[in-house]
Amino acid sequence: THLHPYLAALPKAEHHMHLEGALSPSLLFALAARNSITIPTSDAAFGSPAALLDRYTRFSSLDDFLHYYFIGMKCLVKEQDFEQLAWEYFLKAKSDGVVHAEVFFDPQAHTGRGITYETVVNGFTTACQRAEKELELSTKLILCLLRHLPVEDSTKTYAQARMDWETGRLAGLGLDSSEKGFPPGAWKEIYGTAKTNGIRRTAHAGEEGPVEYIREALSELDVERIDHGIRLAEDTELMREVAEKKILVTLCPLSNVRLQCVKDVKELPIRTFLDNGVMFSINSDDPAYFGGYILDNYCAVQEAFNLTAREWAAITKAAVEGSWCNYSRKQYLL
Ligand code: ES4
Ligand code: ZN
Repeated sequence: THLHPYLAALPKAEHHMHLEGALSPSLLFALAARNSITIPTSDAAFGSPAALLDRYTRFSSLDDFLHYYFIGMKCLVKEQDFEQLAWEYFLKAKSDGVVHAEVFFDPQAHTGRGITYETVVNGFTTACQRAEKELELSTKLILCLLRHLPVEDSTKTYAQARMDWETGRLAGLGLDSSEKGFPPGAWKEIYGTAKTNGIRRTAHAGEEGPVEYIREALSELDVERIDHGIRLAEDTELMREVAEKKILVTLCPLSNVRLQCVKDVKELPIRTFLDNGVMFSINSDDPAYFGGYILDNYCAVQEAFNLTAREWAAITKAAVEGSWCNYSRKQYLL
């Protein structure tokens, strides 16, 4: 599109990106070799990086994707692996015009297979600090809890991170993984503790699951953001509430298409959100799995909606406003 150079140059804030979702098939194979991890030979998709990339174009659902996502991250073993994964993402983000990145990670996916919590967070934190220094990129780490596991597992994970909540090494709390059949209200107590401790809160809701889960995340978890939230437009009253409270909805267009939540980017409620004053941002989710990084997502939205430069400027401004970056950094970016 003719706006491509403009979109590329726009200073972007990213709020919905899973670091483990930046694991490309080529890095996956390289780490598997380095760590002597056996890749499942029973699934032809793991025959080569190219075959795996091809399989990623045919996800049938969120759970079909998660199956590959959880196998892939078994190649992440050493602190250095986590650091490398995050650093390669930050380099790509920088080249896409990202100035501030808030990134998710799933500690339970690692501690559940014998990797220590500290290994994961130390590796990711080193990459964050390097990005701040060498790329002038501000970063925040958001710990996500896995909703397909028992809530008690989340409670233990929250407690494990106690020091990091106190020191600010972690900026916020999120909730992700399989959505259908896992209403967010079950995490109420943990989110209540997080609020008391002054921790920022978000949750995936209304991606594959119903709009009721968005309502529940707001009423029971008191979240300050909604991740995905594409079903929000189905409930006009709730949508007005989200607009009025300036709750940021973090959209991931290419993810929604790849996971068959929508057939086409054109089906996303972007025009409705603009018309109703819903604050939203455009993000990459799991870029190595869904066929694109943040700029690819911006371009896909532009192809589908043909927005004006003025509208794009408003979207990126809302993204910075809705970010959790420090007050002075936010003033500088606005
Ligand atoms: C995710 Cl796309 C998506 N949805 C829910 N949980 C996730 N974890 C990583 N990517
Ligand atoms: Zn996500």
